[in-house]
Amino acid sequence: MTTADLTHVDHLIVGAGFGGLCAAIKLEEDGERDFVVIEKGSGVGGTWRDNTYPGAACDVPSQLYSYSFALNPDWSMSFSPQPEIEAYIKKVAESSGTLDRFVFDTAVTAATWDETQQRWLVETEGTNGKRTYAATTVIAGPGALSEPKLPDIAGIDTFRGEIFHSAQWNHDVDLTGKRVAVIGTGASAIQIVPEIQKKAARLDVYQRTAPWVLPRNEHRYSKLEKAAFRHVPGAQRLARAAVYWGLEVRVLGLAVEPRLTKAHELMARNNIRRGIKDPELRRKVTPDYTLGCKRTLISNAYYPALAADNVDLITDGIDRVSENAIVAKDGTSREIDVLVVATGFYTTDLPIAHAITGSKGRTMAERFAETGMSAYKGTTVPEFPNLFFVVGPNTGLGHSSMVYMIESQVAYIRDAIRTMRTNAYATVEPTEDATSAWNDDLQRKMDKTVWSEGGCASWYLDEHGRNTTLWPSFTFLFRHLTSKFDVDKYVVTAATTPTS
Ligand code: N01
Repeated sequence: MTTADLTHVDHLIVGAGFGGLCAAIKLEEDGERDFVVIEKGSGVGGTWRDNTYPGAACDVPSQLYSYSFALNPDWSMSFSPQPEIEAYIKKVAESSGTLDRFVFDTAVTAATWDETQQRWLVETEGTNGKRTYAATTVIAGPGALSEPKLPDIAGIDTFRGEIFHSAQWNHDVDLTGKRVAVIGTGASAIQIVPEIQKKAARLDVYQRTAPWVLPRNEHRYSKLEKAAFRHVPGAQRLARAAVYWGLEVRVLGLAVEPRLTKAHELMARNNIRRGIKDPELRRKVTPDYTLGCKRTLISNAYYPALAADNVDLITDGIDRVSENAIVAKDGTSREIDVLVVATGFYTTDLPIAHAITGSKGRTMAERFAETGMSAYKGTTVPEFPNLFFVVGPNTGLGHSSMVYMIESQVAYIRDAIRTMRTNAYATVEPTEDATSAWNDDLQRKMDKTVWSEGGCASWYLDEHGRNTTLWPSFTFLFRHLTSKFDVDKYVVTAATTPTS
């Protein structure tokens, strides 16, 4: 490839969800305007663009589910429905003045570090064909929950009815009067089930592990509350702070002393008793592990839906799927018209890691196969200079808003780019020592948490049982640790000519 075939940019951002958009807005604010955002979907919003299943809503309170620099006084509910969140992200993107640099319907197919020129060569493919970018830095915000995972169940590809994943909902299929099955009882399924129950002739819910479900303390904001958010100085920030600290306290139970989650378990058991009268069904939905070990869910509608006459909860395990039915391990075959697969996402084997090749000529996935999925401060990885993750390894949360983590990481990346400019560094790459010290400390902290000791399997853990997805502490601590780019933990190289 000749230089003329390359499109040169200072920064290439992967993904236009909350993470990528935040990076774009903040780069713009810093005068770093030579960037491009590559997005595989046809608009901004990431997970909030993709997950349009009936009942999709946020289980983090609305007040915390916005950027701190773009508060939204117009949320209708204390927990926002998906269309409102998607509309919010679109509005922020439109008013940011950055959308002219977003390239939609285009996927990053490969990113390779060019050692001689000290830049990333990023190959993309989309509706406008193929293009290769040469970028000084790559900011990767592909999303931790963006690649739907289908279950490995015998015969599933022989099913002749309608089948789709919760994150790829087929709105052309009318479920009214149909026989429907849902596989999975995670955060997506428990929002979907009450909606399908209202329409379907029969609904079979296949549960492998019962989730803990707390009541959803939801209310619609009154005109007065909205007016206060809009007009009273500081009112919305105060509401936000109250929500933030209310959630942050939960870290004491999740990461410090799992026994503290007992109070929540009591609330969850009451939720079961309120929603379900049948003792056998109550028994089936009662989890056998410590609350918090898997993501704690919230719903007032899930248990009453399971208790409805047209719903069956099947816990015997799935043997196979046939052309028109699901056959349980006990041999019972149940015919269905529609199969909804709510089985989650690839989380510990990030698809993008297979497409990125670093300075040693191996992919990030190959490195992770050796080291485990890990990064320095969840953001940078040895062998991969000038590459920054937004929502990288061990930055996920089981208790609060990812937008807070995203803003923390973006602040760190901005400071890294400023540092590179000021000192005319061509490359920054975290040292192996700093990276392993960071991760050893993380894993030590993990040992004491409910995710390690709670007695469950979950998508938080990799195949070796190592938690590579969650941040094991208070979010304000992460913010503190990412508040300044700590160049002393990096190997830097000087640019031959100043980069600014
Ligand atoms: O996916 P999940 P999700 N046979 O992985 C089951 C976020 N989110 O899409 O528990 C049978 O949680 C699996 O069973 P088990 C949130 O962070 C947020 O629901 O592994 N069953 C489980 O029940 C969440 O954690 C919101 O035994 C199989 C289910 O499928 C994350 O997204 C809303 C199976 C998968 O649950 C993922 O949630 C929705 C098999 N082969 C989602 N394989 C908000 O409100 C898997 N399962 C912000």
